[in-house]
Amino acid sequence: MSGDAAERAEATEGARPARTRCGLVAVVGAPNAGKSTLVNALAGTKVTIVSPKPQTTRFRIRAVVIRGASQIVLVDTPGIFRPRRRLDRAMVAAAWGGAQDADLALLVVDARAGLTDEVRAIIEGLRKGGRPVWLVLNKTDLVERPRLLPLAKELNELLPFAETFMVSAATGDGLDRLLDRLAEAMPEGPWLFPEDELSDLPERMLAAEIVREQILRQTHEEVPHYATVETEQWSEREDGSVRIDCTIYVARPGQKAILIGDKGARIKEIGRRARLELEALLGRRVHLFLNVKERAHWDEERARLRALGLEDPG
Ligand SMILES: Nc1nc2c(ncn2[C@@H]2O[C@H](COP(=O)(O)OP(=O)(O)OP(=O)(O)O)[C@@H](O)[C@H]2O)c(=O)[nH]1
Ligand SMILES: [Mg+2]
Repeated sequence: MSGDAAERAEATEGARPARTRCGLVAVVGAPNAGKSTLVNALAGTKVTIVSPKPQTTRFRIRAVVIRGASQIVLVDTPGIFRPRRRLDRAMVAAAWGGAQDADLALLVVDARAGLTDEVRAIIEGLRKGGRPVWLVLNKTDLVERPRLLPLAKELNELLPFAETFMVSAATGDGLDRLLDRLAEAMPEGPWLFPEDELSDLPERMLAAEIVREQILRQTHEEVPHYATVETEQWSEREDGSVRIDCTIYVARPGQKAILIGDKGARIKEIGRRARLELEALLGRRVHLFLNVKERAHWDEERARLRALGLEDPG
């Protein structure tokens, strides 16, 4: 280590509190409960995509939050539902895997939807897992206050949660207290990640996810669920900009037609919005090229799951 580097290392060490804490917190729940919105709000920036449609998140994404002496490693997970396709099974397996590996799981429940069969099944799974779980009633901005306590009570009868929080990931209500309690609850130990490492999502995956977010927002019914995006090329240009080529796979010709739209209007708008967002996130100019391919049964293909970083559930 050169003298400079040694000094820098010391300076960073010096900035850290003497007794650090660090832990893994899995954010789990039914699709559309607001898990990704919550992770972004706690992280204070966008690390994971959000949409009004269920099954938005397809793989685990890490967000590292520092609060006082604690490094809280949040793991956003896909919503847990009854899987049918190979893709679905891999997503749900990724969610349960996240819960198993964590020091603590946050069960996020949509307070407006309340105690659904899906939530019941997830609670049953968490109970069997035997790891500590905290309850986070989310979307409290959408329900009347008097409805919250009975719902919290009902859920706590199914599984006595160590802690219960009522929050709105959208407005930020209740998040400060949640972060404080998380920071206190993390086990003592060294921080696992460098302070400037906010997320584990590689830039190529980020680009694909931002495109998929626009597909989720701009198309409807079956199209979002039957579309996947892969970054094929990432080329740096001399002027500091980057050219990104993404392929969008859909399962049927009709889906391709919807995605492309009248005279290409839809795909153009998906590309335009995704590019603007990527430029903001990457802090540089982006040339984004989208190529739509029809590929029946891509959601049963191992290679497509691997591209999402998912393991084959068999
Ligand atoms: N009003 C309100 N809407 C919210 C809140 N939290 C999330 N939402 C909305 O709920 C929808 C789903 O949010 P996501 O964060 O994508 O939900 P998720 O649990 O990650 O969903 P999956 O990834 O599909 O499992 C989006 O339209 C969000 O804007 C909240 O506290 N209040
Ligand atoms: Mg999500």
